[in-house]
Amino acid sequence: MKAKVLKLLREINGQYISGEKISSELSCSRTMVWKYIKALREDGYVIEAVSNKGYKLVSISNHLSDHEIRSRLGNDHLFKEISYHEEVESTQNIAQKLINQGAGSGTVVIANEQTSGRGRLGRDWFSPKDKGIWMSLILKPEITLREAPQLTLLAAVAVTRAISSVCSISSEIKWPNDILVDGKKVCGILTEMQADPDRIKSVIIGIGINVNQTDFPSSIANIATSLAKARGEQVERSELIIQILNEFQWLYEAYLAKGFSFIKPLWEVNAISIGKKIVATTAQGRLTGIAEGINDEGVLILRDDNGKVHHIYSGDITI
Ligand code: BT5
Repeated sequence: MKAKVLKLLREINGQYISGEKISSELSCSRTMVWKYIKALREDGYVIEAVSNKGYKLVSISNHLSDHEIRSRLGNDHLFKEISYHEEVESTQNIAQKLINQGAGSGTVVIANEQTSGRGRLGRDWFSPKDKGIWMSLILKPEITLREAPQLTLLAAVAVTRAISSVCSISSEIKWPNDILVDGKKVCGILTEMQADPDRIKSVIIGIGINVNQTDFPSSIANIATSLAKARGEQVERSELIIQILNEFQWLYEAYLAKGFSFIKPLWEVNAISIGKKIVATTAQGRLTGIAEGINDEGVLILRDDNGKVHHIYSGDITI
């Protein structure tokens, strides 16, 4: 109900909406409307109340909440279910639990803090309270195991586009899963999946974004940055989450209809490694050469110093 009240306040666009109108739209008593307004205020929303006019949303809360996010997603959105948590070990684990309990495609797990956020290969992902976006998207696309890494690239496109429109900052994608601002990592993506030998059962796309941190632990201080640092002012996390989910929705629908060839040029627009000399560290060893681009499957093509072409399916690159 708080989400519904918020939605009405937002839809009226800076105008007043009467308590009577809210109560009739939501089929609840005026007293209940007042209780929801009070609860929203306690969450940090500034809502003006003027007799004979009603309520006006003056500013939104900086605190993340499921009602804030739900109230801003359209009813027919790909992401229908929001599972919000104040503190979790990892949103990936919660997403896995939800899948085991039957969660459907289009569920999003969001946390205000992760105590054991993780990156690839069991690396740590630093996810402090109140500062970032730590979320996992559950999807069940009908694609093969081989195609699944393409979703990491799709997610990177959604995040860079959302950062650009919400923060007016340009960010760059470093294959396969890093997003950099001013050469430093602002976002990491972790795609995990459950699959049969020939078919994906479910995919969990974990997205971690440094939004409002002003400092970092010494171990990553030289390689990490936040959007707030780059922009010089705080960024509203819920606004960015909504924009990412919106971007993700249309890209994902286009991907399912038209294939990865639709995503590839959008990815290339913001990719930094292409045409540059890189070192790729893979499970098979290290390779040095020029990153020629990605192919229609999303696989990185590297031409080594002897002119030999290598296909890199996963790994880390340094430029
Ligand atoms: C990643 O791994 O970049 C994937 C990160 C995915 C995090 C999200 S948050 C929501 C969801 N729930 C989770 O538990 N995880 C996902 P990788 O490419 O392996 O990079 C990991 C490395 O990035 C670490 O070894 C550090 O060097 C560095 N790092 C750790 N925390 C960072 C941060 N907050 N910002 C920038 N770099 C960081």
